[in-house]
Amino acid sequence: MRVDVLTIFPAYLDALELSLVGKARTAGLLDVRVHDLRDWAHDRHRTVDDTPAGGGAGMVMRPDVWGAALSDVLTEGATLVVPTPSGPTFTQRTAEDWATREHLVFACGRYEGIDARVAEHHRARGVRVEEASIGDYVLNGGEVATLVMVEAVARLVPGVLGNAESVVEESHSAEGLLEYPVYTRPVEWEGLAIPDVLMSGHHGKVARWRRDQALARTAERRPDMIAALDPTRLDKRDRATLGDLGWWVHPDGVRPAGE
Ligand code: JCZ
Repeated sequence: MRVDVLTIFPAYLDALELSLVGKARTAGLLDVRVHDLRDWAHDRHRTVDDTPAGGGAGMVMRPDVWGAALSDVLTEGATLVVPTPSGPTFTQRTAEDWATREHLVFACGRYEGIDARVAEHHRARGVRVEEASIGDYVLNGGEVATLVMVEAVARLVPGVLGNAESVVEESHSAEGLLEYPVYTRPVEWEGLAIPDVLMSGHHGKVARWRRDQALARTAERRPDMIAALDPTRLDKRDRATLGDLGWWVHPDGVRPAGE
């Protein structure tokens, strides 16, 4: 997979040389290229912004500079990703989708964002343009959102994750549940013990305990996810646990007891 990032702060993306993404680049699985948008400015001051049409606070990024940069970087069939708090939310589903694409180009805005004609123009030319938010909070620019999305996508590219940290182990998130809590040695730490069942060596009991923990955590922290569970994927013991947690499993969905 090829990933290009256009930004006025290339140093923000230095983290892509580290850890898993850095190793995937060294291994030739990922071709990541970070560019300084100012290389496409036309004036001595390398200006990339101007005042907003219609007035108002702040500055807007110029479409001509972005147009020049994107015409050099976009390839046939590439996806243009524009991080913005106004976009649809980037989720694990989005990451799975984008992990199958050959070429992603991230356009990192700053100030009040990028002139809206940049996305419009590329869409009109048949480019797949994806505006995306990583969550409901406001960042100073698209760089940190790009780091998040590149990491989430890159780890799903075949070969990027090693066996030690494989994607199939994330079965709980695939099932729509939060992960169960994890422990390692020492067996007692700060007066806190590892739950006995995990030291029992009884695989069946361990699996049931973890499933119950995942259900209890999800019910406590994300009741919206419990209400979205598929009843056909819940066994008799799941139903009992959910009952104890105050949820009834109906043929058509999971709802709070009594509703
Ligand atoms: C450009 N401000 C790009 C994205 N989820 C999220 N929060 N904030 C952003 C974001 C903020 C920005 C720009 C200027 C993305």
